[in-house]
Amino acid sequence: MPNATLASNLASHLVKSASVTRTEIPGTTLLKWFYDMALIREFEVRCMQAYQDKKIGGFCHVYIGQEAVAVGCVAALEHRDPIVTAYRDHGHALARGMHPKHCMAEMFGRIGGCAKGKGGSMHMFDKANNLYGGHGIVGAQCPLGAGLAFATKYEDEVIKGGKSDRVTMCFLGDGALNQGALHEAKNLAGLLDLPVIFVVENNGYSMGTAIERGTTMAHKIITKAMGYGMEGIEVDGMDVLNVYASMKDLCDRVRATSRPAFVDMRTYRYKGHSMSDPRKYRGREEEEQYEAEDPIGKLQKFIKDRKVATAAEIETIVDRVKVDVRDAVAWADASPAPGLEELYHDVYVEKWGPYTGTSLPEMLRESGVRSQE
Ligand SMILES: Cc1ncc(C[n+]2csc(CCOP(=O)(O)OP(=O)(O)O)c2C)c(N)n1
Ligand SMILES: [Mg+2]
Repeated sequence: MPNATLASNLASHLVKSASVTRTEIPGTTLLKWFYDMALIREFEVRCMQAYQDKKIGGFCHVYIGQEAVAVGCVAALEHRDPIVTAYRDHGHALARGMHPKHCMAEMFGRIGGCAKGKGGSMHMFDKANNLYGGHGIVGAQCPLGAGLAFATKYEDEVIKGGKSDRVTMCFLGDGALNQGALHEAKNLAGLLDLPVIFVVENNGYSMGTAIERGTTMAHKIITKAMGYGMEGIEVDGMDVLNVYASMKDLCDRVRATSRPAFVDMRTYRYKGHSMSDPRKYRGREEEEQYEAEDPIGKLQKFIKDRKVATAAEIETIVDRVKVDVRDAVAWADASPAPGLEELYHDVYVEKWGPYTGTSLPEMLRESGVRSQE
């Protein structure tokens, strides 16, 4: 069934930024974004293969098609700004700077993963990079997003006595629009002036349900911001330059005003909901329409047209991505599984501390796994 809400949106929801124009973004930044997006894509293609080979267990939800959202949004933030997201989280982790080795080892359930292999695909955590998960319950990250914004503000203003200027970004899927947790979080954020941006990665489907079949005002979900007194914007999420420009302005406003905001980020997932989804609820024609809008291809064309890099230089970046992901798979393969005693670590508040399990501590050190202070 064609998804009318999606089909009508790509060209019409482009927010023009007053302060950053496409041509002002430096070439080095464009190349970094290209590397990051290509890395996420290649990483997940290899994850799909590894899943078929049964190296990855449990659920696995790939982000393929949505890469411009994580990369553009993270670029619009500062590193000290916390982010939190749902279970489709590999892209956010890599965009935030998690090493692909740690991300892949987590996928494989190995000790070298960011959560020592105990979280898996849906629970990417990286405190050093201010990434607070990775959450599997639909909408559960929304109160956490409000809580993170409350915590930064409390720390900066009450404990340190200064002015708070950190922004929290809370990503959610369109399926979370109907969860009570989101509405409670939005109410508190509006009431307490919390600097949090709720970014709805609106890919048009929650599992096999098209947004207009399960959500009121599906054609205009920013109406769901107004009731909580917050600004809402619509963004074409298939174009990283546009995501960055729109989100940079919004982040600046939230940083200055400490008022929450809401984003209808129009995007599309090219693959199924998870690895076991045959995608019978939508047609190939619709998928092809979005594949023609591929955010990586679009950025590549922009880079070439602006003569930021030649075709050969772009090929070199693609080759580097392949090597980096191959290394990540090899490293995850070589990383041991956590020992049984790991069941009793990291359950309650406890320091990361020196590794006490069965696997090789030197492997963790060499790979640069960070210890938590
Ligand atoms: C509270 C809750 N209800 C149901 C589920 C089962 N479930 C997992 S993913 C999902 C769909 C969510 O879709 P969306 O929020 O649009 O995210 P997307 O998969 O598109 O990224 C559902 C219903 C769940 N994990 N949590
Ligand atoms: Mg969705």
